Amino acid sequence: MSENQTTTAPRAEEGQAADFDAIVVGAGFSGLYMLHSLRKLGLSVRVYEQGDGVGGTWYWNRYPGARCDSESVYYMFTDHMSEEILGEWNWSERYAAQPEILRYLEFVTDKMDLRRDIQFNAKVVSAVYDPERRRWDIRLADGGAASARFLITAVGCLSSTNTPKFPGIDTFAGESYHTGTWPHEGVDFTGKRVAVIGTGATAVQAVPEIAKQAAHVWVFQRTPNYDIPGRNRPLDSGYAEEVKADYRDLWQKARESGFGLPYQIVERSAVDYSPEERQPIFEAAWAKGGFYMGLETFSDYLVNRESNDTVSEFVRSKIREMVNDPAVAELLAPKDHPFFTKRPPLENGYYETFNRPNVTLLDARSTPIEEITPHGVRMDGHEYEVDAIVYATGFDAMTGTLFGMGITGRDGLRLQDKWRDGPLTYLGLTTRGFPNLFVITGPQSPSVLSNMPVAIEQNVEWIAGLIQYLGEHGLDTAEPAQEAEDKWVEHHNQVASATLLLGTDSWWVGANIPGKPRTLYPYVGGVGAFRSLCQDVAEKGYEGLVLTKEAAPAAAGG
Ligand code: NA7
Repeated sequence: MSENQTTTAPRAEEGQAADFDAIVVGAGFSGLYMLHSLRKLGLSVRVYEQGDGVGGTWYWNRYPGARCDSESVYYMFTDHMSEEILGEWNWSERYAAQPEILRYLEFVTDKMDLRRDIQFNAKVVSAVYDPERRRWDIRLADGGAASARFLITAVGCLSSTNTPKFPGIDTFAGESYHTGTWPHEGVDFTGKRVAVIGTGATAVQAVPEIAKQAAHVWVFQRTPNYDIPGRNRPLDSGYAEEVKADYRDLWQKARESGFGLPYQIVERSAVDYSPEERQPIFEAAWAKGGFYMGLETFSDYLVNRESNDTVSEFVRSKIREMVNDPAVAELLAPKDHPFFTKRPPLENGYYETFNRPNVTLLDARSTPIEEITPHGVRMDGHEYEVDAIVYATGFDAMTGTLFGMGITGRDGLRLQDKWRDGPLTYLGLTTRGFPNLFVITGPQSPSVLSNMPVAIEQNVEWIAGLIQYLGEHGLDTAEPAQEAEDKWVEHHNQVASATLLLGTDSWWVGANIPGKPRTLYPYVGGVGAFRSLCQDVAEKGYEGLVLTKEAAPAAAGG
């Protein structure tokens, strides 16, 4: 069936569960592309989306200053989705802000006529595999039900918010917000006293904007980050045209790169250069703004502490230059972890914000927050009275949402039980005991260590390719062999152990959630290397996966 002929034709009687070939959970970048790709194969597809609109991350994260840290020209669907959209869409800024990215995703949705297969306000609360029927049975929060042969999660990596359980948190009489579930109508902080808890990439974007309105902002910092200047600016059409003229090459380069960006990686170590030789290299990247600082200066920061020390010190020296009060600058200068072992936020005016008289930085490391009171935040014996508290405290990343969906495989095995000591996957895309469950940007795939659209495109196309292969070979199910899964987990851990990443407390290793297994969640072997591995698996007839055919044809579904 061609793309345009495809319609979702669920076989549902009144009061019965609808049957689909595939159910996709989530309507962000990955869910939209997965829907499009499965439609092209002629499958009946239903997307369930918890929100009342498309956009995923860009639907939920509407806090002031929210924008993408990847350059917008590389943060979009490629010609693999639609040549036409690529030609028509133009970004207005170097890093697009949330409203523009949401508009883009809505534009794509309408242009590709995706909405008709998406059910909004549909939260999946259980997904149980029935081995007899070889189908996934889905239940929604509103009692709705459906079944499908393939279950594909497109739930994003940062979609379960984390609010620390501060004593007294429910007693606060003012307004409380988590940045990841920001009110759609926005929040006016004019004249208000505001506490912002957290100094990750989100707070780094939000604080400068909140400070422009608020009477006073107290920023509660537990760990300072190595914030790199984003140097956001309006995009002139010339630049966009230049990128478009070259997009096939650029995106191919991004696909084959380590982090999903088409930058010029130079294989060299900072330790082989003198301080005088390093300085102009650092300065040039700093002036350029963005991840060039990590990617185009020296290439061994993640594996060589000595090399890392040089860039870490450079960033600290820049912070000291930007912040007027030396004591505040010292507090903002990270010393407890190496550069890039936590996600370095891009800043656009964050450090300068601490030069404002209405902004105060507080050290929540040496004196942790004691409690939330009806009037504010108590720390170090002092009560900071505020009208609003903004929790920029991050997410239960990579697994939080998956575990909240009630995913249960063969023999009643729940995903959170199988992954009790850490994720066990084959290629991050599949896991044994859960036939025909595919996870987009799951743990042990490059996911958040890549510019996301590049990782998503590869995951989606590989899953679609596998589903196509099953169809062409009269096969029903795919599930990793134990040995293949064990080998992938071993490889993943080996690659992770060769880096400095496991030594730093970050959400990449689950350290932000009490009790979460400490392991590197994203795959750090590089998006390009991962692509080659996956391609190789596919070329060998999906080596490592057990592909089976329904024994009793009469019971064949989908
Ligand atoms: P992050 O990066 O997880 O940041 C959360 C922040 O909240 C971070 O500074 C935390 O400090 C802080 N936090 C968390 N719990 C506490 C408590 N109990 N007390 C004080 N401070 C706390 O989330 P973001 O939303 O900023 O960014 C997530 C990703 O989105 C980002 O990495 C990009 O990939 C895009 P900590 O560092 O844990 O000491």
